[in-house]
Amino acid sequence: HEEPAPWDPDHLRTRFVQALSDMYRTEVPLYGKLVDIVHQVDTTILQSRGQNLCDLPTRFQNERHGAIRLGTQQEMRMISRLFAIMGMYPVGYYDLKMVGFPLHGTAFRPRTEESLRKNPFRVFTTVLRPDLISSPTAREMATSILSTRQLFSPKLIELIDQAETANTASLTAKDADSLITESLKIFKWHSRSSVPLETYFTLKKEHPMVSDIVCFPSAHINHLTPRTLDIDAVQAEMIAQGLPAKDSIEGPPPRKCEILLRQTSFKALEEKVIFADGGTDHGVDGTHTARFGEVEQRGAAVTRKGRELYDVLLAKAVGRSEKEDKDADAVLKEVFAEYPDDWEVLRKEGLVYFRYRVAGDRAVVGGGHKFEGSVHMDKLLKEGVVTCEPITYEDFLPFSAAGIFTSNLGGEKSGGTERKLRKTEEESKRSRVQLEELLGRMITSEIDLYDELQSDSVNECETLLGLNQI
Ligand code: OOG
Ligand code: NI
Repeated sequence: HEEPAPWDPDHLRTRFVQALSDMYRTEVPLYGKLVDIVHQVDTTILQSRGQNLCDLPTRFQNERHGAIRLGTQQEMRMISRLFAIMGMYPVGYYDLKMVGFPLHGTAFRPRTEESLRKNPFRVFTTVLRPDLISSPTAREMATSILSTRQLFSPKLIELIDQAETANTASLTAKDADSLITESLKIFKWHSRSSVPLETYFTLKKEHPMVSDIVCFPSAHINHLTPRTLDIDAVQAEMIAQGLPAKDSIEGPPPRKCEILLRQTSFKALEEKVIFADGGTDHGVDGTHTARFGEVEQRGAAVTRKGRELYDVLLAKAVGRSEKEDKDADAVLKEVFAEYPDDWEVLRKEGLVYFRYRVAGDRAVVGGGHKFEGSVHMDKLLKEGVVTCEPITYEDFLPFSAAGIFTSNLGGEKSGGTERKLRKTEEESKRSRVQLEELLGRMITSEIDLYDELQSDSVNECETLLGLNQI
């Protein structure tokens, strides 16, 4: 079969995440260890099903997400242009103000079923909001330092311009190699800070995120997350192997029917940094704590109704474990007993999105019945004419992210962050529009995408079964 064209966005994305993963392995050896644990756990699970790693669908192979934090509008614009070349577009708005961080962002990810099937790599990308920095000195410092930073090499900017204007067929394989190499530089760690230690402390006092963004010449990737089939087993293995694991898993409790996202991490490393020393070359020794390792298990995408139920139950569980002197995981499990845990019930109650397919040999032209959505689907499913499977959740959960942030940056306890969650919808809508203006593109709603995937699959079944002819 044919080699994909070097500038095929899906191919570029796959190459890029592989290169990034190799780089991060050398930068953060514990990440490599975590990836090995995931392989080991997944292999064991598959063996118990009589399968091995090669039996997993393509997208599972090296499935990752990463996260970067940017400083300015220019940086955000350029990254959105670069990611578009790799077939990744802004999906979902995440207002991290609600967890007390002066940041907001989006996830750059593939949007189509086909691209997701090839490689679902996504990057959670946030940008600093100087208006949320309370100290005028720190705000002024941050904006002035960032105004001269060059995250993107001239070569990379040239390639991006070319890819956008030229027919990519005229770009060579060698150009594609440079795009990858030059892009990696944005994500690379630099142990030399661009600022003196006092500046670092002033910014850190304002918020650790501010110093993490402002004081370095790159937008170092702060974690790269593999996906596993069994996060509980990975967590146990991390502890067994002495990795500095976080003590609980974020997200829904363990269930038969996995929904959304469960995540855990190992704590950030304290890394040596050399800070600038007023014009001399010597520098001043210091440290910075930001980069960590995370692992996740992905479940089904939930509908708006499913998400509301999730949010209500999560808030209830958090509230209860603050009051009662009981194990938080036990409370979570108890509270989530209210969330149906059977695929057929989840489907019928409209809590989870499904992908419908005509069963192997049943694509026959039927009569001219009018198709009545789920009622019809129920009947066709029962008759075995159609099958369905839950659609995978491709996005993020900001509250889990907050749990991971706080355990990594020595921030406040989740009790504090939970209270800050209550901000107005209005406020969030306004800042979403601000981010879209800054990006120069609209942010796609993740729920709309799942909705579309489901209804497209219903339409496909209708067509194949000849049910939509009038
Ligand atoms: C963002 C973290 C968000 C997740 O898994 O929820 C994220 C950050 O650390 O900048 O990656
Ligand atoms: Ni993450």
